[in-house]
Amino acid sequence: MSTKKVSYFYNPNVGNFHYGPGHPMKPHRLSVIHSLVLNYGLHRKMQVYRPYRASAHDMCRFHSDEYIDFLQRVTPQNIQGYTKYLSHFNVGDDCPVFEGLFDFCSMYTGASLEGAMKLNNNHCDIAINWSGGLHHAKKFEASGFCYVNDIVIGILELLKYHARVLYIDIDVHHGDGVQEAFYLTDRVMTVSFHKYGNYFFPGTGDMYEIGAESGRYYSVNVPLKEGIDDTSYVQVFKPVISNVMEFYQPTAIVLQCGADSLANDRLGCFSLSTRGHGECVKFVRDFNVPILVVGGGGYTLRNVARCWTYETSLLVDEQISNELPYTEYLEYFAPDFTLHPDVVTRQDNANSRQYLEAITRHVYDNLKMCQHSPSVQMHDVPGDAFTEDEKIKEESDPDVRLSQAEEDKLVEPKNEFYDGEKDQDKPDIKVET
Ligand code: LLX
Ligand code: CA
Ligand code: ZN
Repeated sequence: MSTKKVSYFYNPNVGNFHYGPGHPMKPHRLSVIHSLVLNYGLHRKMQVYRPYRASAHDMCRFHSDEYIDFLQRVTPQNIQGYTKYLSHFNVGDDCPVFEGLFDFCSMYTGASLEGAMKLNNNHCDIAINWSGGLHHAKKFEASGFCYVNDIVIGILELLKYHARVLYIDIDVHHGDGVQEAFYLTDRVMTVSFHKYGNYFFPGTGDMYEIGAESGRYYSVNVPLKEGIDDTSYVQVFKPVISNVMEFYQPTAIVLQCGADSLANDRLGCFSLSTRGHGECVKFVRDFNVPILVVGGGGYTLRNVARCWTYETSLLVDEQISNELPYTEYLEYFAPDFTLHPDVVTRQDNANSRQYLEAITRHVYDNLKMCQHSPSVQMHDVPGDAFTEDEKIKEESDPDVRLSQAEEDKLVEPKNEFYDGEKDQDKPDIKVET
């Protein structure tokens, strides 16, 4: 049995946003995952919170005021008046203006921020936010479907209490926005595993990008080629992360679990199974350091849902059946209706054993150059991002009936609760008031 306390953050509205017809990013995947989590009964093993909603002020801890002000004002109805800003902030095709865009950003960012706060206050050992992980967002602009970088904002909160934060990114894309934010500091080590070469978005993440100034050797990149399978990935992931942990000795970890590194992803090119992806999550979990776990990319909806449900089960240390439980989305999982379908790929693994060994050695040689677990002089600790009162104030709308305000404090609308039998020994979903 795990003794780890797990907090899970989910806003029941986050799955209702639409990037627009034909766009591969489907926030609906978050509703599907949550439904699987509930129907497997995993909510009984965690504290489930309806998260705080980040304010513009919270977002400006990383982003520029002008960019956040723009995100707050622009809507599909008034976009004509903002044409000259669209290219300036890289908003348009990949990062469209859709209905409720700022609310969407506020929901997923608030969840990562509150997760970091709960870890800081030792209210949990693991905080999960599958709606977060938007690692491409930059200080001044949107990028690669990402607007506000919840990861950077979560790490900034962790840095109030933690001397060294390790960021690990297993999305198929380079974690460029997070790397860039902390490129000059040794307080955060960023480690990204990603496809690199033949221009694959975002085009950065070469093994020679290692950080600069005080941050030299604190950016670690593991560029990989297409078709990497479980065996090869784990062969590089485990030694790299073991060495990083030994040299850096982080006191908190942020793990970005982008599921576009799975086989048959609509936009990815790796060949990982959900078990292989999960093996990396388990490996990080077993270092017993507080972890903020976030989502990321993932464009074959049924596989993203399988992967993050399975990883939730690993994080709460609960074995779940390979046969999927009934949910309103069961038809998405035809014809096998299993959690771990067989992986069939048409792609060869372009990563030779020699190539992977060379990359691992290169990372090790760079780690030897960095100072062992650099320390910081701790000053007065700044206050938490928000108080419990502010969380409630954010959520209650004076224009809405009181009963709605009360319902808003619930994790789920009443009719969405898992309705199965209750385990007498376990607390039910904890409602944060
Ligand atoms: N990598 C990634 C991680 C999180 C989100 C989006 C991305 N972007 C891509 O995967 C990508 C793919 C092809 C071209 C450009 C970018 C993300 C997660 C949740 C909500 C919004 C974005
Ligand atoms: Ca990555
Ligand atoms: Zn991605």
